Amino acid sequence: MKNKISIDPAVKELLPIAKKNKISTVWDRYEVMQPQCGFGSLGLCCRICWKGPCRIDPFGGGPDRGICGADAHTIVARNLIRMMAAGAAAHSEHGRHVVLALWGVSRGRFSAYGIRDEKKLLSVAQKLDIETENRDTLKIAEEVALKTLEDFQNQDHQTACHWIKTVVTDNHFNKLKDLHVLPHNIDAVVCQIMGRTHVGCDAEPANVVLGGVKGALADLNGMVLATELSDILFGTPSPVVTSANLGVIKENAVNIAINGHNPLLSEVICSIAGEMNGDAIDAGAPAGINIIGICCTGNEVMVRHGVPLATNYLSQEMALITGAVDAMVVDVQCIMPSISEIGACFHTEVITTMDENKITGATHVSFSEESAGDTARRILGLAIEAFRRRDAKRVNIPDIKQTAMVGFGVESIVAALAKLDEKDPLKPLIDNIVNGNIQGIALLAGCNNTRSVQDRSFETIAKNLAENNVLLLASGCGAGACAKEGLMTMEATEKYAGESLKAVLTSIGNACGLGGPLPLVLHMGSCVDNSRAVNLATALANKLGVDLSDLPLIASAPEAMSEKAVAIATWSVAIGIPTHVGTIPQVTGSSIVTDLLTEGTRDLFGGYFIVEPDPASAAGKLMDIIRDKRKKLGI
Ligand code: BF8
Ligand code: SF4
Repeated sequence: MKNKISIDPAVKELLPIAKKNKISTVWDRYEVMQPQCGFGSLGLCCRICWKGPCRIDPFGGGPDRGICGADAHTIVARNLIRMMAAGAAAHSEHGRHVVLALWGVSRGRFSAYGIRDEKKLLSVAQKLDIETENRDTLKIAEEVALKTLEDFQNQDHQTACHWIKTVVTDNHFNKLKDLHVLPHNIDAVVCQIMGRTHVGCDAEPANVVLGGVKGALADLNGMVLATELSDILFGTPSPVVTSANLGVIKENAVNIAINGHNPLLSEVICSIAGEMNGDAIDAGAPAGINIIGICCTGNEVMVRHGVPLATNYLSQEMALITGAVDAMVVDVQCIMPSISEIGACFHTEVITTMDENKITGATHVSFSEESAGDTARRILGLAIEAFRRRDAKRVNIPDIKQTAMVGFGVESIVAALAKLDEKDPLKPLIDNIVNGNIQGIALLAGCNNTRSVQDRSFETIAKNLAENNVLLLASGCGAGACAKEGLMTMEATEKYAGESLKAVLTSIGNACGLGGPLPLVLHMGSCVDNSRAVNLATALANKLGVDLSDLPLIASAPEAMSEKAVAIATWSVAIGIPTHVGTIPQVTGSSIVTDLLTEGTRDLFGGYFIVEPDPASAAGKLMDIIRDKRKKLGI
């Protein structure tokens, strides 16, 4: 069983230690949960009202309608779009925090923050048609924040959110407009999904799904603004060499793991940690404070500051089982509630920080933008105290880590390409796509899931596509998987890239003075940073005068798990990208919804879902799509 759990060697090393300590992990709980409910897996269980729960018999003979009369298609569609709404809400809450922080900074509040990247502020302002000439930086920032806040406030249904217009081609924007799926207000769209799926409302499955698509596009809007404004506040990523996997935990340091998604607190922890190094040394940790990242908070600080990544979603518990994490500080999303119990088996202080995200058994230190610095100091203090309680005999840090060159946002990719063609940086990339040196572009994104062997699908698909000369971008836990597997190195390019891809990555790398190729997989950041990949792809499409659906471009979330992933995959389809998921979506109880997602969306949007749990077969199907797109483009 063990080798079916994860390909991550650090996980394999720690599982017996978990067992010895009688700690149940996500994999143990998965096993206990078997067999999982068939009705739920098919999307056929409805709990939307208290006449229920109702379930539809997928084989016939049993109930074919819920008590209210909703059939399988209505039930499946409603369940699905409620997931999209939750995903959109999660990303957009994150975005709202960031825009409110920027607004505060622009009015001289929140001393822990400032405008770190003025150049980005100006480029964002231009995108939003905000005047920048001879204007005070903070005034521009204020206008950017206020215009962004309109995306949460606008009540005019005819006017789309501002940000979505910046990431799709004009042609596609009009297509989405004609289909009435452009969001006008993120909050209103999420609210509408909850309303239309209440008992006795929208029962026409295609209409329900299109309502969900609007929510998914609101999710995209929320992600773009979160990424772009975070860059203004915290800096735009640029290439940096760091490392990944649990070997980044140091025996002789106070180890603080930051886990979750929202960069507002983790940024301040990173910038203040240096101040308290002396205290850590006094407490007996000669290496001072060691900040390490998990999940997307980890990805955020990794691509911006080179903070090492301890691990990705599915193995967050394993970080605690090393016995050497002194504090795990969590904010929002994808945090396993089990961590407080596991932390309690050791000396680890598990600290929740957001008032709307508490965990029983954890210490809560309430975060607010006003007092971010003090909160960070208090947390660092708690970690140092916990370090004093650490039991050296229980420390088991796997000596496993990989080098990772990360930090490839659009700006840094364009800057790298500019070394080849200063005037027209996208040209070398386009030329190489046209001449076939690069066959296509793939975005590896999304979660880990206990339904798959952890990280295996990412590794298989990445190596397979790279061998076929596909340029690889990655984000979220997919990027974490690739980093841990050593795919973000020059060596990986040498070893796994097809000859022509290798040549292109080498010429760019050499032009940048790296003395070798760019890494095989380019780490773009957290899941909200999927917007970076869209920005890059749209820039290419605009330059070629085509739509995203015409490009040899695919996305893959082979181990998708969260509601956010459902939202992301749906907007990816809606903006025209063929999108692979390796987890069977909970929709197969409805032929109408299944056909709509895998076929109908192709006519409507150009994008569609490819469902294939086997990673090698998935890679084959994705290559077929890329070849087909090339053929249609005549290249
Ligand atoms: O936002 S990939 S498991 S950590 S949901 Fe969560 Fe999924 Fe990881 Fe990043 Ni995204
Ligand atoms: Fe059952 Fe209808 Fe209520 Fe759903 S909404 S639980 S199908 S009665």
